[in-house]
Amino acid sequence: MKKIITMMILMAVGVASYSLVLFDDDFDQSGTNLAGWKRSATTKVVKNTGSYKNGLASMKLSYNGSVETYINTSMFKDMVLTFKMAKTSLETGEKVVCQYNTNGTWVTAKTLLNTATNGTLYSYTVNIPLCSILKIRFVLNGNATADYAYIDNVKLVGNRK
Ligand SMILES: [Ca+2]
Ligand SMILES: [Ca+2]
Repeated sequence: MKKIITMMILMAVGVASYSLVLFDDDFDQSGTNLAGWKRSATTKVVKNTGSYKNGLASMKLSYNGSVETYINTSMFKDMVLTFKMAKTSLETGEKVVCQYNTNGTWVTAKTLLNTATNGTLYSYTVNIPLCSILKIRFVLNGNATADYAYIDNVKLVGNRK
């Protein structure tokens, strides 16, 4: 009996930890064009090799910049989105948000407020509901060109349905 229970636990753990990478961008690849991301303005969303990154680079938003991508998720379930966000120079009321859209409506998943530590890359995890197309966007609600947000390690994993 003990053996059977142990086997069942091992099987359960095996199934739970089995996941496929549907999307993974650490922004470290060569080039400067942020392939796969639709930017609100090329001047407001750039690849950043300066401060506030993991590895070689991150994505940097300024002022009221926003950036969006989409992923075909029709074959997957148990989806989990992870990413990192940092900010500098934001004042009261200014923030960085991550939103997702599975059915035509944008949902705010995570918010990084101006009161957080400047330049710290905070890690976030979001469970994503079943959908056919997942849209993800990052929005900086700043009011000046010297307001900045930094995004890195955007990754979506899931299990095949
Ligand atoms: Ca990176
Ligand atoms: Ca500001």
